Amino acid sequence: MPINASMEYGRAERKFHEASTIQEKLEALKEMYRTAPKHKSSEGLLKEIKTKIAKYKELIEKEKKQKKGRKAKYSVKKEGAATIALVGTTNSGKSTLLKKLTNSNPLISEYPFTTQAPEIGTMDYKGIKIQVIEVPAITKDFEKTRNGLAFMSIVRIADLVVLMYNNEAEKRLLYNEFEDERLNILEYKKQQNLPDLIWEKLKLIKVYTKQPQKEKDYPPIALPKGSTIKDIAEKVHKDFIKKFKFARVWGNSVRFAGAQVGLTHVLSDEDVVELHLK
Ligand SMILES: Nc1nc2c(ncn2[C@@H]2O[C@H](COP(=O)(O)OP(=O)(O)O)[C@@H](O)[C@H]2O)c(=O)[nH]1
Ligand SMILES: [Mg+2]
Repeated sequence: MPINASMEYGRAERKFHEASTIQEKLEALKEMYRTAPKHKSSEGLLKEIKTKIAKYKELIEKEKKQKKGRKAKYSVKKEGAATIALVGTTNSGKSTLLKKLTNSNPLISEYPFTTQAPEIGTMDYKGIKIQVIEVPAITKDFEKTRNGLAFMSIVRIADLVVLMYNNEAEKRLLYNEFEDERLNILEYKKQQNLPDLIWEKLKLIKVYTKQPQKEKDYPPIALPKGSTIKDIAEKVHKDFIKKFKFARVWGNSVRFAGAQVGLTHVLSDEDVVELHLK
């Protein structure tokens, strides 16, 4: 953010990075240009914004020309507790990792650009279903490539991007291609315990429900960190809030097992919750 830029400019710049469509990016850029400081030392910034406005206008024209069919063909519906995108350069092991993490069986070969279309699989993390999408290899000026726009919109909707590359030059190429994006990135390193790292980066908790005098139900329910009894009651059944009397909790969020709590009680990972209704 340039020196003495206004709050307005800052807001527009945030909107630009967080935008999930190229239309939204163009609108935010126009707002950045309108609200940017207009003095000698901001000439460089204004020029840069203008260049980006031209780039996104060109991409929008390209998208319009692209047969709707193709864009639709590659649009992905988010499923499960979260969506992970495996993103990287060619032959960085994305398909191999997708096969390792999920139930899918993508084509793996030493030939570059083996994966031509998004490959989708489901990862089971301790009972929680997580969608994993392999995005075809990223190349320079990716959005200008044949399906670049459609593939880029998959990267933008992902809750986490697992970044894969073979060397520093490829890593730089990837960060250059994503300079306009604000992505939740996890850089893949071979020996990592990836499923646990993914879970940590998603900032989710898994909570079990339980009926009185019975074992806890399986599978658990995924909720964002900071979720309360109200959130899980709503997730189990929308009427449970109205009928709610109290809940009992076992786990890290309470000092003693089976403690009685109310709707505002904040849950922890692995908690077990027993809802009591009127
Ligand atoms: N030695 C080694 N080879 C790998 C590894 N992961 C993938 N490969 C090989 O690298 C080539 C490209 O793998 P692939 O998963 O198709 O990469 P993608 O193009 O990024 O999807 C294939 O020949 C794989 O067998 C790995 O961890 N170690
Ligand atoms: Mg592949």
